[in-house]
Amino acid sequence: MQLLEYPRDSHSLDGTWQAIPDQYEMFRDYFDDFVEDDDGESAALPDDGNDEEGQPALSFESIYEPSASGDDDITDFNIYDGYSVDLPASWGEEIPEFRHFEGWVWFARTFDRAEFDEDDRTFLRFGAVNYKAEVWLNGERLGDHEGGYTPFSFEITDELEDGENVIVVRMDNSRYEDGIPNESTDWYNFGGINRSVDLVSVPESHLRNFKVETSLADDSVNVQVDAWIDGPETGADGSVALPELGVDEPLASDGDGRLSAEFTIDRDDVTLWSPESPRLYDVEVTYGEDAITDRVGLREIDVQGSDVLVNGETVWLRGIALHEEAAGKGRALDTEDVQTRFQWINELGCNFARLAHYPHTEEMARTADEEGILLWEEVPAYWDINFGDEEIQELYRQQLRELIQRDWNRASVALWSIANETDHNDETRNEVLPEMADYVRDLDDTRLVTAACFVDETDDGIVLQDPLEEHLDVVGVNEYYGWYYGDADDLQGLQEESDGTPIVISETGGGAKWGNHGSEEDRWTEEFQAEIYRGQIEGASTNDQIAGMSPWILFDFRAPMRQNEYQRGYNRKGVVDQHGRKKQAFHVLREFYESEEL
Ligand code: GCB
Repeated sequence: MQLLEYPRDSHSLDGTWQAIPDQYEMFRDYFDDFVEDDDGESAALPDDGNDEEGQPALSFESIYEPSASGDDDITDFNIYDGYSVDLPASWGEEIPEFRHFEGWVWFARTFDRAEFDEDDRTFLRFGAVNYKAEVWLNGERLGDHEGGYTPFSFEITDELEDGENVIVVRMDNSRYEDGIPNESTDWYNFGGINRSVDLVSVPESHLRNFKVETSLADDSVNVQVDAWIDGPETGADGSVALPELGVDEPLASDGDGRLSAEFTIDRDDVTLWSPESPRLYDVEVTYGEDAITDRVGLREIDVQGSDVLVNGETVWLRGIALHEEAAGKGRALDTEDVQTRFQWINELGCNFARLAHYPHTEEMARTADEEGILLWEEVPAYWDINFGDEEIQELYRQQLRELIQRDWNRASVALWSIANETDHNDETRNEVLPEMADYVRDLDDTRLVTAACFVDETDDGIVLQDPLEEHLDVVGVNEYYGWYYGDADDLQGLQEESDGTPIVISETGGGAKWGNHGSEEDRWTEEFQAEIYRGQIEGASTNDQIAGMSPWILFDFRAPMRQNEYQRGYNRKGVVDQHGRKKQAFHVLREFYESEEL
């Protein structure tokens, strides 16, 4: 697992796959009988194709070959008798009668070995499968993966066959009590192979990943590059070049699979990446026969007192939160959807977006790099996770790692968020979350660590009493004054700690159905929602500890627990609706973000 972390040139296996639902989870036993023997190895097929009773034996082929589904076919589950799905897709959005299905779905497709440029070693990479995946190639089990939003890969060099190859994936989007997230969330559980599937072929010894880190001194920009090698060290030279800056440096090996270089560039020669000027440079990393090129921004993110700094300058985070969802497509966003989201974000005058509540497609971060939008990225450690369970902790670390190692070269990513609305009176949580903050810093200490927390109302006003604060660089505060409780301008009662940790109001807002009008006192109207925004803006902009906000939320999104007459399955707190129609709050927020005072 995680053999090839860095996304790179590949042969796409997107497009038509076959799929069959398996609600009663029966096909797995069936499948195991003929693909694996007791040791988990593939069983040999009977020579004559018949079983002991002389009946046609089930074979791996019989469950995926078109020819096996003839009149005398004894196989109930032939994937080619299934549904055609155009991947990537949230499967229930493609097949309306399965819209609310949660459980097992088998996917399969074939590819020809001659279709792609093969190097020494080949990997099969999935961008994201929600929630669990188990994968076979030509009847050999490759492995499994848990976690619906991050990439994973398997090496398939030894399983590849000449001519046709068959991939089978068992996707499972059941909700699990011991999952991350667990069974209850305020978002829709879109099952599917939601992101691209690729074949990636690389030399025997190759670059598994690399990381570029920038820190600033008075007159210079210090750059540290690390690269990780998979495969035997060949003693080959490695190098890193930024041609536009005239940099070409050797990478030194630590003898243990890691290559590094550190160099400085005159500050005057570099245009640092910032929201105002999102300059990216080509970075070429080579090792032996392998090479990766990417576009990377050089910049430094920091905090000072209650301020968030980009390249040493205070930036007030004018943000918005969003889910990853597109009407009729679930989580499988295409480039046009990504562009539309950035169009709204830019129209609002934002320099910041919170990608809630799980890792979004990598394309969001790449586009944010180009657009100059700072990002908050997070893993779905949401509400009531059983933090004390060691397996859950391992899954938690895995999800953090898979996200961070995917996006650590994205200049736009400023904040890693480790949790959302977890109980700060829970002692186990208070032990585990600081460990996760440390884990994140071990992987990447060039960004800020945050979490979305609660505040408490006390006799002294509204105070931050979460012990996690001292382990965070920025505290996210989710509060719904004016909607779930109190009045919107109650936020003004949030006590400032002089020189306290910067606070970002990571959620605030209220529900409104687009086109529903009335007075500012009528809930669910656009006017009521707009009034909440006015009150919140007043509170957020007058408290010096508040370094920004990302109101909840850019657009209405599917939420099964929201079923009143205004909602009907949607959380209506969007400033645009699911079709992109703007509500009044959109304009209120835009006016604030465009005002000079910020
Ligand atoms: C929250 C959650 C978010 C919900 C939102 C709401 O605090 O973090 O996932 O959707 O409130 O609308 O209540």
